[in-house]
Amino acid sequence: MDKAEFVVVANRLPVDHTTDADGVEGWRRSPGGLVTALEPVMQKADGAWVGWAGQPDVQLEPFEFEGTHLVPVTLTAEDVELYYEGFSNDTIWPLYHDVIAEPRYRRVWWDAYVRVNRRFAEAAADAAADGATVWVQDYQLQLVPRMLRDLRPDLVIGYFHHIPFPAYGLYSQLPWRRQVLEGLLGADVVGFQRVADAGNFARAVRRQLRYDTKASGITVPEADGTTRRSLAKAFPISIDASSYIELARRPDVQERARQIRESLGNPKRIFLGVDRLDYTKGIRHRLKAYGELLQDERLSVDDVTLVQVASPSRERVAAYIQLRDEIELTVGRINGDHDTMGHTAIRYLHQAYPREEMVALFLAADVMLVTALRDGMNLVAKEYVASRVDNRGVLILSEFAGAADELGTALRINPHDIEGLKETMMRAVEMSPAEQGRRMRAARRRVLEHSVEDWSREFLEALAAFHPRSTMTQAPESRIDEANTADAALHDALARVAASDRLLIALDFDGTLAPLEDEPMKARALPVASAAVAALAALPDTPVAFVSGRSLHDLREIAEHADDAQIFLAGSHGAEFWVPGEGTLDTEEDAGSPALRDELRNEMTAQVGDLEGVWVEPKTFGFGIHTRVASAEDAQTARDAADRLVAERAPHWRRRSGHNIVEYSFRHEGKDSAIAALRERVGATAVLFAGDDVTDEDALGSLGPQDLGIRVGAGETAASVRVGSIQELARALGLLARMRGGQRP
Ligand code: GDG
Repeated sequence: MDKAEFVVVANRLPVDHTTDADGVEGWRRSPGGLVTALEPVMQKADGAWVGWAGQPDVQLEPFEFEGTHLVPVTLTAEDVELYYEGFSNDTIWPLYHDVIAEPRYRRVWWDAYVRVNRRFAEAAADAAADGATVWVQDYQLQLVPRMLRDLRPDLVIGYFHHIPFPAYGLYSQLPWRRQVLEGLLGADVVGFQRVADAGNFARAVRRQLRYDTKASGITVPEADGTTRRSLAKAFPISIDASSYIELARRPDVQERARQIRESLGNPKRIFLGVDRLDYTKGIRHRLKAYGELLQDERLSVDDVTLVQVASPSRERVAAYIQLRDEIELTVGRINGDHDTMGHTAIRYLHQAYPREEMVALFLAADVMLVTALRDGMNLVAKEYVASRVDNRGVLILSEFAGAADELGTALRINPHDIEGLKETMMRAVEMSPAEQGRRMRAARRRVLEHSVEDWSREFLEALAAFHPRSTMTQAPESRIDEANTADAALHDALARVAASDRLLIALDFDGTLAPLEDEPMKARALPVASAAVAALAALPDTPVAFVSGRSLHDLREIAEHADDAQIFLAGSHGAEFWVPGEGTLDTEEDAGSPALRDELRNEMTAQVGDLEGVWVEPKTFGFGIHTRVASAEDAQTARDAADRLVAERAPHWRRRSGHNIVEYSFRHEGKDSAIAALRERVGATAVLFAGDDVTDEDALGSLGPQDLGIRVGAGETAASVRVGSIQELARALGLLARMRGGQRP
């Protein structure tokens, strides 16, 4: 085949080898989520997948399978032992999971790891077209990004790390800690599951390699004396939610769930655990808690059963052999102590099941136990939630699993705290259907709104910001198309400000970088937008500021970059500032006003706080009335009441209205004054400002001919350029970063 525009490199190919009853050999697509996630991109981009076919010492030629070009990499039995079972699964895996098991550092394993990584890099270099995008997956291949860049500097390279990245104190144990960091930094974008993992990685890079890091950007020196930028950021992975929903709605799967309950003697409550048999999953901790609840007679086998599916995993690695022995001993003991002729305490299954059976189990289970001691994400938690189309069931979720960052309504536990875990298990058993419904609905919303396709799209969009020619992930209508007049104007305007000596990038936050949310504190910048912001912030002479109507306090909390020293923040429409290196600037408070503010705020809450969907937001210099989720009638009532109160008691306050919010403030600054103050402070020779709302027009109207104003979305505007959406703005900012960084045209 021709060289591919898009190449995935993973330890395993997305297929398993099969032999049917007549001895005929073939391939079957493996069921993993990664395969599903990447399928649409593979099809669209005519992609290739480089990986091991799963059998040692077998040499295979590249072949086509269901529309994907597969490029097998050969591993000898010795490679499997040293590179895969050894360095990957007995050094990196335990080290990166906070040394739950002791990592073993063996030089022959490392040598094999380097050798095999090089083989993968060479195969990928060979499969990729000129300027192609290559996406490397996971901890077995941490050296591939650097090796690949050395072989093929023309490629755009991404890497995603599926497991945790440990704190520096642990990471620094690794005898090859430098080489691994350098290996990963060969990628343009290094993706992690959690914000904390990306933070640990950036810290390791600073401490070990002494490279500069700024927001999510890392400056990487190259051998020829030049520097490049890499991005290290969280892109939490997800599942193919719709396929779980589809299965859960199938009558035969629901019938199977009933059968499962029946075959367990129709207990009042079923607990379920589904894990690869791995020491990171906390299976022993959950067995201990459950055994003690039976021992203490708080639970009885007449009423409850625990089903534990422990699918076979890494069966030749010593730590796994020992773990299996321990777990099976514990299960035997608990069952021996508590089983009756009719009921069993634990139904233990050391087997792998088809997906249908898994979903039937999810539907049968009242309480799902995810007690991982450390887990990158834990997809099982998300699969359980997606499968509960009936909005029932309780998820108990370890705070040490990445999924805990997203599934806020699960019952969170610390698996090391056995007493706490027992209490939570009792709480789950007793939880009312109404509470189950509330919690499950919120968790489902998150999983359904962010499925694995969104994950891969967001990652590839961030990667595309490094690739001026890439159109892979963009819908045709949203590409910046220079032939189109409006886009040509945007392109020219960006090129003009890109050439400024010192360019201040000032951006509104809500509606401009982050989608508007019903609950304002949940707003977060789109990953593609924060990637573009990080790319700009990493450039010299390009100070970046967020200019928002939010209080500085709230802005710092929601704006991901705000903790980083480099982004200026202007809160309350420019009445308060936070400056990198200096912190919060003192604001003079107008003598009588704070007292009046508190009084009016309390009065307003008393008057309208009970109206459904109306929310009175305390602001530094006044208050806001949010009506986004209120009925039109209640919204009007609330606004009228606030107008009356302010007119009577504080006629000198400034009133501003925005998208479903009215704000009242005793400070009169607008975003125009914020821009003026920032412009002076940073010594900007030009300003780019982008915003979406009425209050942003103050700033847009104050810009001069050397500046550039961009309006996001519809509405009357003083801006010279308009973009249709947050995504489009993010792309424009990404393009600006490349123009200004002097990257490939
Ligand atoms: C790594 C990271 C991260 C398990 N037994 C059976 C079966 N499974 C499926 C589950 C789930 C998958 O395997 C396991 O995924 P997890 O996320 O739970 O855990 P790891 O295998 O450790 O995965 C992890 C993940 O990568 C993705 O980035 O979330 O943190 O450690 O999909 O359902 N599936 C079937 N039968 C089984 O018996 N069909």
